[in-house]
Amino acid sequence: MSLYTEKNAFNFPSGMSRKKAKSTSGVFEEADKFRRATYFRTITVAVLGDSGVGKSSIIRHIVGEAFIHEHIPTVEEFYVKQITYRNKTCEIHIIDTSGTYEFPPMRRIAIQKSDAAILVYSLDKLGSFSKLEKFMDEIESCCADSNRRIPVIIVSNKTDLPNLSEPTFVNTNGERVSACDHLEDKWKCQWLPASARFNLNMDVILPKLLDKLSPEKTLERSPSHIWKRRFRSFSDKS
Ligand SMILES: Nc1nc2c(ncn2[C@@H]2O[C@H](COP(=O)(O)OP(=O)(O)OP(=O)(O)O)[C@@H](O)[C@H]2O)c(=O)[nH]1
Ligand SMILES: [Mg+2]
Repeated sequence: MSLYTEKNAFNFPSGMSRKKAKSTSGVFEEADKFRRATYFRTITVAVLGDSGVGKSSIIRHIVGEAFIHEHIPTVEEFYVKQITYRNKTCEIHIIDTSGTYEFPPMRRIAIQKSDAAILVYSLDKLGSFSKLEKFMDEIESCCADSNRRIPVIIVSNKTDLPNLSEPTFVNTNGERVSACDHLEDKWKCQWLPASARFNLNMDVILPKLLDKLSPEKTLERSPSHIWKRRFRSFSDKS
């Protein structure tokens, strides 16, 4: 299947169709290839996490669909979202995996196909936090097969729910640290608090992943304490 869409078609000289231009000269094909590399990226992202943590809700929000209050367990879904990132059009293919049904081979294939992953846990379900380790091991082992590493963002969902507390950990210096510091130290990956229900950080997940995937230097990186502060002020309101 070609991922080239008419929306992203380049401007050929007037009166010349893309097909005709291609057949007229190989030069146009070369220009086409070059421009595609410059202006158009296709990235596949797997979304993993325990049952009911809100993976599908987050994805639905990202692709512009409405929030659903009931839990409809996913088998596997596939979404496409186009975003503009640093003047490039990116087509993001999102694989929504199942947390409810145990399909390890399907999950492994999803990870192997992916350039990046989003790991979701939910603040109202401590068990979903413990399961992050399992998903991280799976990502690492799938990527080791193909000798690569993929960026991962951990999303802590349902921050809108009242009376929730993040687990705390003791670090190697014997200090008590928050879950986000623990995760950032342990796996060196970014952590984001989120609410699919009230649109907290939904719009920043994909750009953050693209920052990690981008070979250019990241222009601006928010220190993690800013996220933590935003998270606290959000919880204070609820
Ligand atoms: N309060 C609150 N509820 C949420 C949020 N995100 C999702 N939910 C609810 O959590 C339940 C499960 O959401 P899903 O998105 O279906 O969860 P999932 O991770 O895709 O679950 P599986 O497909 O079974 O693995 C639904 O009832 C959602 O309405 C959130 O940010 N806040
Ligand atoms: Mg789902």
